Amino acid sequence: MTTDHDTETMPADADCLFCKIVAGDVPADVVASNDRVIAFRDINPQAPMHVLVVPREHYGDIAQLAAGAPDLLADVVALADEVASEQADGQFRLIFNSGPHAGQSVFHVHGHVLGGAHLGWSPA
Ligand code: IU
Repeated sequence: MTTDHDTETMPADADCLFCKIVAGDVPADVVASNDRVIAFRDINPQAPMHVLVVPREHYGDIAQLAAGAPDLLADVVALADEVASEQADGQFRLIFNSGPHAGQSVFHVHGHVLGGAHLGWSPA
């Protein structure tokens, strides 16, 4: 698929953990990937399936990704759906923490793909 951000990619951030995982410099348990998005298991799983879907390009949070490359956000959602189909029953919760008060600790946008069980509803 041709996308309008292909000619204007965001630079990797040398201090960013997920840029290092994308580059293969830090190991991760990768479950799916393509040329735009990578999916790997969260090291601290909160559900039977807990996978992070991460665009290879560095955007800080979901709002920046949506504004800068909405097609890439769609690619992230598509890989989440693919992973949930392969790793669980195709049903999933997709969470983007945005900002420290919301629980964001890694400032390279990532979706948490949760599933594999009946999920409760209590973020507090
Ligand atoms: P958050 O939404 O920014 O808080 O999510 C970051 C996630 O990254 C969090 O769930 C961590 O468990 C996860 N993680 C990881 O999978 N591998 C790592 O090396 C580190 C954090 I550091």
